Amino acid sequence: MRRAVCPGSFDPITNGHLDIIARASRLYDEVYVAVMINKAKQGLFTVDERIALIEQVTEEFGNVRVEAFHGLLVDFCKQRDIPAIVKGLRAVSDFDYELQMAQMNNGLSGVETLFVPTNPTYSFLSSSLVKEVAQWGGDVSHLVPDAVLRALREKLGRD
Ligand code: COD
Repeated sequence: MRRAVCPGSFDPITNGHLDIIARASRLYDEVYVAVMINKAKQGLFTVDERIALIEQVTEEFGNVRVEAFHGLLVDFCKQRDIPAIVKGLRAVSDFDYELQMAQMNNGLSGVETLFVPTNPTYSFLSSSLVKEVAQWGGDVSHLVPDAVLRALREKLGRD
């Protein structure tokens, strides 16, 4: 069975994330979405809320599993026998840091990283920008799945 992981913070999942997960799910038999826990970073959504949203919006793909993990991504991969990490690349500015992580992960355990170029519609899109725009009442309905839009409105007290 060919397995891969799409890791991230997903606070919250955006259409950019979803596009990469959808494409990975067509390339691999089983795709894990790893919600990596960073205790130093206070999120808007709890890890359980992020997982519930990702499960909801990836259900239709049929081969996506969502899990939280605290630790090194290479350990997540080792424990589940996952040989490949799939990452989206938005712009050249992403590349430096992504290359460093890919090389570090490969050096630590031999896991490969595959980069998927983002759909140009989402090349400017990040969870942080979505939260900032939503917080001030801006329209993010074209940037996140409907379930996330509803959750954002609830969380931020807007309707
Ligand atoms: N279009 C396409 N892809 C996108 C978009 C978009 N608009 N937005 C995000 N992505 C993809 C990118 O591949 C990105 O890397 C991934 O989604 C996750 O994005 P975020 O913002 O949710 O998550 P990050 O950037 O905070 O995630 C960083 C990780 C959690 C993956 C990283 O810190 C990590 O692996 N941490 C675990 C600890 C570890 O192993 N550290 C050593 C690393 S060498």
